[in-house]
Amino acid sequence: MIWNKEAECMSQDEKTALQSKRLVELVKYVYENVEFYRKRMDEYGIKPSDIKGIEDIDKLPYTTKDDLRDTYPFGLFAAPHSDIVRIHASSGTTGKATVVGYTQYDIDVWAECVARCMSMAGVTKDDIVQVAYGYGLFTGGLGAHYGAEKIGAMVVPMSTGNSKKLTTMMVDFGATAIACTPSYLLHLSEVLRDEGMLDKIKLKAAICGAEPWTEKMRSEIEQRLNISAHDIYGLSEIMGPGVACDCQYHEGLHICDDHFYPEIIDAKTLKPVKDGELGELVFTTLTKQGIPLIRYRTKDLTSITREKCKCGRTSARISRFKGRSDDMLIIRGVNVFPSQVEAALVEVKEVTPHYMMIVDRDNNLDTLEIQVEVDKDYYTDEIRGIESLQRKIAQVIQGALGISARIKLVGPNTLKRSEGKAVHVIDNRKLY
Ligand code: DLL
Repeated sequence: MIWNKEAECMSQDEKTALQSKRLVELVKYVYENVEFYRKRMDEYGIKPSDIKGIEDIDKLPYTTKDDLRDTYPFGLFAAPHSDIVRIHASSGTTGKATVVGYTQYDIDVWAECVARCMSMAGVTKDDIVQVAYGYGLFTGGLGAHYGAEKIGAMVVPMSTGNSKKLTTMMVDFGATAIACTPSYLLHLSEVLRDEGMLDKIKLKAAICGAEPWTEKMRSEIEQRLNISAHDIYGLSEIMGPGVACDCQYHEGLHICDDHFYPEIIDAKTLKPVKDGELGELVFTTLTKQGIPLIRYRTKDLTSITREKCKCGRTSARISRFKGRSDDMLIIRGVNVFPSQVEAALVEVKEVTPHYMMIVDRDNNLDTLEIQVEVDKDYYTDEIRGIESLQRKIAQVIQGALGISARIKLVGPNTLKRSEGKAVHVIDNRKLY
């Protein structure tokens, strides 16, 4: 394993034939097994037999995160529960998570895709791979874990958290590759430096993703640790990590496009844009059984090229991400929507729903401050209770977002009201 030449280097004609065959099967499968898709296709007047090949994909309607939320938790599952062997979830736009389910076949395809990605980073069965993404409902930990095992590497399932323990084990076990978020890896490089352990590590590659990062961050990581750092992309709705990754030439991320059919659309008109032009990435899962999605709008902004790469792979490549077409933030690797803060604040009677999120990076770790306006009556009457109120809000926010935030209480009518669309976020990290 795992240069899967048959899948990664097929000719355009072979690829189109395979994608067409898979799309036709998929449309029939979702029509027969998912009420949501059957109704939606009926609404659009589309029959499965209208889809004859990949060229017909734009006849099909888009799927969005709201569709997953509206059918929470299992409404879009196509396979019976007895065939689902794993669940993952990520943040929804408000309180509810978006839940995804995998059959054993899906888990196998996922491991294969992550293995392809790790192979692009040079990982082989002789490597020791430290996985420092979170394990649990988040797809990062288990996704990277199964991919590295598929290659046959020795996996160290560290998860995130205790940086000193992690760096000590990195040295003691002689880890040669690490999978974690890029900001966490920069942080680890500082811990290694401070502990005087930089010259004791055996790392040669990193597989970093789950959050936006820049070329500058990549060079910094590569120089500090003397390794090659690779950009791995994915999202739980489509699978998790392993949807795409960059090879040794770093000229875009190779998509596993025999499994995930990519389109780039204009986020406003929803019409396709030309190759090379910036737009929103849309995926159709060509082979998924658990929760197959048709034309899922990722909201991630990028461009695509279908030219063969110097490495020999013919898979379509996407450029480093340039932003999102919605307001989702990724803070300490966790997806956060401002609407979740709003929904949480409604529970606290002493404050108004006016808030401002200030995101920054301190020592390569993300910080979040939320400024919240105290309600007029409460502010004047019970001003001494403010510290306890801060704690109370911090708890509500932690519960809703899954990350901690520093709460700053401000007086009534302090936060600027905007005339147009409300601005709730100041992001000083400059990640795109
Ligand atoms: O972040 C899956 C993942 C885990 C990818 C580990 C890579 C490594 P979600 O929590 O569903 O899944 O978040 C998906 O994260 O739509 C992007 O906005 C962002 N994202 C993921 N990878 C990258 C990347 C995982 N390499 C959302 N560059 C996506 C920029 C990324 N953004």
